[in-house]
Amino acid sequence: MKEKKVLRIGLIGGGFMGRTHSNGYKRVGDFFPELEYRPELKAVCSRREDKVQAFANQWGYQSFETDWKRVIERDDIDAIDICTPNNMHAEIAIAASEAGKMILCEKPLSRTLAEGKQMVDAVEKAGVKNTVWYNYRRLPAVTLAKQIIDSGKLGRIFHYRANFLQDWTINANLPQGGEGLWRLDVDAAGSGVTGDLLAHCIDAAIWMNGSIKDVSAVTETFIKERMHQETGQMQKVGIDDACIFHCHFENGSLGLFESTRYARGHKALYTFEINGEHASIRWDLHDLNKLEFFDHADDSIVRGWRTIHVTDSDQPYMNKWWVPGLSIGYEHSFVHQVADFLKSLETGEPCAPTFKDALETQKVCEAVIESGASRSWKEVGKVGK
Ligand code: SOE
Repeated sequence: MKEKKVLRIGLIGGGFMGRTHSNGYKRVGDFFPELEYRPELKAVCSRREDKVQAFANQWGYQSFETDWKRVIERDDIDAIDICTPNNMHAEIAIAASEAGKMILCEKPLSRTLAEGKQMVDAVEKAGVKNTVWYNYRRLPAVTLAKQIIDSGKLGRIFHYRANFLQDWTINANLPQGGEGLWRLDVDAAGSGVTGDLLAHCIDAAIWMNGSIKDVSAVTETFIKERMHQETGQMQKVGIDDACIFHCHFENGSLGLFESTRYARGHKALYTFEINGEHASIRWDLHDLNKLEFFDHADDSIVRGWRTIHVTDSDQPYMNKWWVPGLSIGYEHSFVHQVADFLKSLETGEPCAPTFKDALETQKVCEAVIESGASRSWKEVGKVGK
C-alpha cells in the first residue's frame, strides 16, 4: 500500500471541542482509506499539566504542552487546531499564520468582526490553509439539503427559518467564566447565543440561501449578574441570553432566526425550514439522519411531507459508513470535516468554510448584536465600516 503523507496536528484546548476534533482525526483513516494524507496527533496543549497529560494519554497524542506558544514554535507540527475559548482565537491564529502553520479553528471565527478581519488578513498574508469547524454543514442530511437547493428543486426561495434552543443557563447560581462556562463571560466569548448558537444557523443559511442583506434583532439578558469564577465577585453579565432576529437575504427571501439558552426542555434543538416556490425542506438536529421534503410537483392525491432517511450510499458521505438504513451521529460531522480538510490538501482547493467565509457569518453576528442594542435595522454590508 502507498505510504501516506502525514499532517501533524497540534491541538490547543482540551475541552469538549478538543474531544470532538480528536475523535475526527482518529476515525478518519478507517473510514476514508483513499485519502493521501493521514493526521498524526503530535501534541495537545492546555494550561493544566495534570489535565493535559490525561487528555494526551486518553486520545493518543504523542506529547503535550502547557503553553500554546510552544506548540506554534515546534517544527514537527504542520497544523494548529484552535479549540480554546473565543478570546484566544485571534492571537493564536495570527501567531500560527506567521509561523506558516495551517489552521483549523473552532467556531465562531472570533469574538468580534474586527478580530475576525485580522485573522483573515493573517492567513491570507501568510498563504496558509485554513478552515472553521462549522460542523453541522457536514451532516449528510444537511449537505443533502444544500444539494437539493442547488439543483433548483425548490425554485425561488421565500423563507428561511432556523432555531437553536437550549436550557442549560437558566439557573441564576451558575457562575460565568471558567471551563465551559466561559460562554457566559462576554470578554471570553464575545457574545452569547448569537456567536455560540446562531452562528451555526447563520453559517448554514448563508451556505444554502446566500448572503444576508440586513437584520433587525431583539436580544435579552435574563440574568443580569453572575458570580465570576476568576474573581469570585458578582459581575454584570454582558452576553445575550436570547436573541431573535429577522432579515432579508440578498435573493429576496425573508429569514427568521431564534436562539436561547432559556427554553426549558430543549438541550440542542437546532432546526431549519426553507420554503420555496415548488418545494420545502426541513431538518431537526434531534433526528439528524432525516430530511423532510415537500414537493408540490407530486401527484396531488399522494402529495405531502416525505421523510428521507439519509443513509443510502448515494447520499452525501454515506458510502463511507454502514449499509443503507443504519444511522450515524453528531460526531461523524467532525470526521467528515477532517476528511474534507485532508482532501483539500490533495486538490489544493480551499476547505469551506474558510476564515474568509466565516467572516461573513461574523458580520451578520455583529449586525445582530448592534441591531439588538440599538433597536434598529442594520445593513450587514455597513457593519464595521
Ligand atoms: C453550547 O452549548 C454548544 O456546545 C456550542 O458551543 C456548540 O457549538 C454547539 O454545537 C452545541 O452547543
